[in-house]
Amino acid sequence: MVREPRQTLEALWVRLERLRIGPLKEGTFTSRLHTEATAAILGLALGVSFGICFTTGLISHGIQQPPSWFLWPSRPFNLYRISQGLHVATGIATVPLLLAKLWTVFPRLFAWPPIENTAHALERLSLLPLVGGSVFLLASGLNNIALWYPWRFFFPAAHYWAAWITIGALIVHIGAKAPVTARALRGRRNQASLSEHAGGLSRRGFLTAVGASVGVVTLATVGQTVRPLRWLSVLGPRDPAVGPQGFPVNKTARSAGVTKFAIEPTWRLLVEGAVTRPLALSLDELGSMEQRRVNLPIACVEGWSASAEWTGVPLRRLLEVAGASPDAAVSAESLQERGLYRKSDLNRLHAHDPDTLVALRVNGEPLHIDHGFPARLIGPNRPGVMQTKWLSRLQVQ
Ligand SMILES: Nc1nc2c(c(=O)[nH]1)N[C@H]1C(S)=C(S)[C@@H](COP(=O)(O)O)O[C@H]1N2
Ligand SMILES: [Mo]
Repeated sequence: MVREPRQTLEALWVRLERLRIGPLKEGTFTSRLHTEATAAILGLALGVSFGICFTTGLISHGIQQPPSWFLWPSRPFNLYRISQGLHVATGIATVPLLLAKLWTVFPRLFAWPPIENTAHALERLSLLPLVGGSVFLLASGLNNIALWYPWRFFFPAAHYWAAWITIGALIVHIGAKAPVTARALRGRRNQASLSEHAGGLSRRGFLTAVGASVGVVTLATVGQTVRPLRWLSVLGPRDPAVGPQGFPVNKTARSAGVTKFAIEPTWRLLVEGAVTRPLALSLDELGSMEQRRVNLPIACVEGWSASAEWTGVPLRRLLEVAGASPDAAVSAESLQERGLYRKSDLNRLHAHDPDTLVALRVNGEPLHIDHGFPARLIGPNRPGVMQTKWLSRLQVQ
């Protein structure tokens, strides 16, 4: 006997219905907070925090690995500090937002039927890179600022590519959800105010709690770059006022393996490459040149920053003496023999900024060996990682 196609479908449907066990059952999730409106509001907040975090992340990456069209200026001197402070602060603020959002929408994971049509299937599939990418970015970022590297991959590259994947999935997600979001936000105004319901947490109460968590984690960490809030910084991995000469050390002379070479009296700073008069200057010779004093921050990619008063010889003066071209770029090399941060590049704007120094002193004293004795690079609007310590050679291009 041949069954009608409709009967077959119905039989299939009945069988499928039998699979609805556990969280797949109707009415498993009773909270009134698992709504489109709550998800939409949290989604908007996440869109903003992710947007800022992504943009500032791209800036930081671009400065460190500049494509040929990208020329990061040396002014305003504080721009990188603000941009990277925002990057880390929005990243941290995103953690409670993301947790709240995932909690709000996770019943949707068990939606029935699991797949309605191709668009729905694609939309659900895009959640994989979106959720996976977001969790990876926040977790690896937090580990990085806590200086805890339990992984084997190279953090900047992994973080960078995960950001692109996540932002791609986010754009797909926002596009797919736009009608729902618009409806939810419009409907919200017409609904009887949910906050007046008796019993349970109201949406307003829930969102207020999420907002308060964002406020708390921000205030508890942002003191690592906003000095007046330092005393509040109970969760900040770095205290910007603790370290030799009053500010933190990122890498010590010992761990860089330079303790011996840095104090050799035979140390010379070489200025070589595209110059007419190569130089090899001793510490005394550098010290007897005209000194300049500048107040500049170390603004670490990890989100902490600390200002100090630096004294030394302007790099552009050295370039002039060596006979370099007025728009020459420079590569600054350290005594440190190995490691990614033993070298940094200065584009022509940074190399010739009057405040970019080969610094010999900080806060009125000769540099502590952990801050780069005998000489370090310090310049306006540069990531901390490009303020090379224990200079040995300036290679002019
Ligand atoms: N040669 C060398 N210079 C370096 C580093 C390094 O690892 N090697 N670390 C950089 C980083 S990441 C930062 S944030 C600053 C910190 O400077 P400080 O240790 O004097 O605070 O130094 C930079 N200069
Ligand atoms: Mo750094």
